[in-house]
Amino acid sequence: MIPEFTRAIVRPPCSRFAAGLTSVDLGQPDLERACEQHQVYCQALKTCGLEVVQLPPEERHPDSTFVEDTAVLTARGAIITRPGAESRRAEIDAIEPVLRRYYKDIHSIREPGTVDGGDICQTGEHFLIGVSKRTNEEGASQLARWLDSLGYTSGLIDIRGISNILHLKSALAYIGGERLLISETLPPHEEFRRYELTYLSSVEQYAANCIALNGKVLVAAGFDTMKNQLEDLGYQTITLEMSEFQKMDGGLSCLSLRF
Ligand code: CIR
Repeated sequence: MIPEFTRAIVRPPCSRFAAGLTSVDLGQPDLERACEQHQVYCQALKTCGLEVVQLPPEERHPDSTFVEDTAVLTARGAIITRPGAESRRAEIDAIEPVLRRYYKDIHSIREPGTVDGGDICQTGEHFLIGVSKRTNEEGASQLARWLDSLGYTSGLIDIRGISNILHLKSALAYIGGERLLISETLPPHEEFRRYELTYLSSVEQYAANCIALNGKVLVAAGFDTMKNQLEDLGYQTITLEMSEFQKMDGGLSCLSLRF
C-alpha cells in the first residue's frame, strides 16, 4: 500500500550551503550539523531497504543537496527538470550522467518551461503537478504530456496565490493507498476529491513534507501532532532532525530522488 522504492540518489550539503536560496527567517544553517542530519537521513533510507547512491558535494551550487528538484523519476521513465530558480539551473548537468546509469531514455523539460521536482507528487498512476513560483504552466504541461505518453494521468494544482508554500510538496504528501497527508493551508481542490485526506494543522505545515516508503514514513522531528496522527492510522514512523534544512526551505523529500 505504501510506495516501494529500491534506490535513492542523495548529495550532501556543500561548504556553500548557507548561500542557497531561502524565504524563511530561521537564521543561518550550521554546515556541520546539516551534514550530520544528512548522514542520519541516508541511514534511515538504508534502514528502509534502499540502496543509497551518494554523489559528491557540488561546491558550485549551494542548493545542490536538494536533488529532488532536478528530475522526476518513475518506474516507466525519467525526465530532467529545468529548475525555476535561475541559480539552480545548472544543477541538472551533474544529475544527467548519474541517471544514465539507470534509465536508457531520458527526457528533459525545455525552455521556456520550468519544473522543480518538489512540485511533483506521484500518487500511484496519477501525478499531482503544482504550478508554483518555480514550476510554470509551460513546464507543467510538458511534464503532463510526457507522463501521458508513459500511460500515467496527471492534474494541475495552482499554488501561486498561496503564501508560505514553496512547492506543492511543501504542503502535501502521498502516504499510500488513496491517502494524502495535506496541510490545512491548501484550499480545497477538485484534484483532491479522489483521495482520503488526512489534514495537518497549518501550524505543522512543515511536517507535511514527509516520505512514505517501504512500509514506513520518515517524518521531521518536532511535529508530534502529525506523528501521532500517522501512528493512529497505523503507520510506523522514523523521526529525523531537519532543523538545518528547514532554514533553507528544504524538507525531507527534497534531499533525495527515490526510484
Ligand atoms: C530552494 O529554494 O530552491 C532551496 N533552498 C530549497 C529547495 C527545496 N526543495 C524541495 O522542496 N523539493
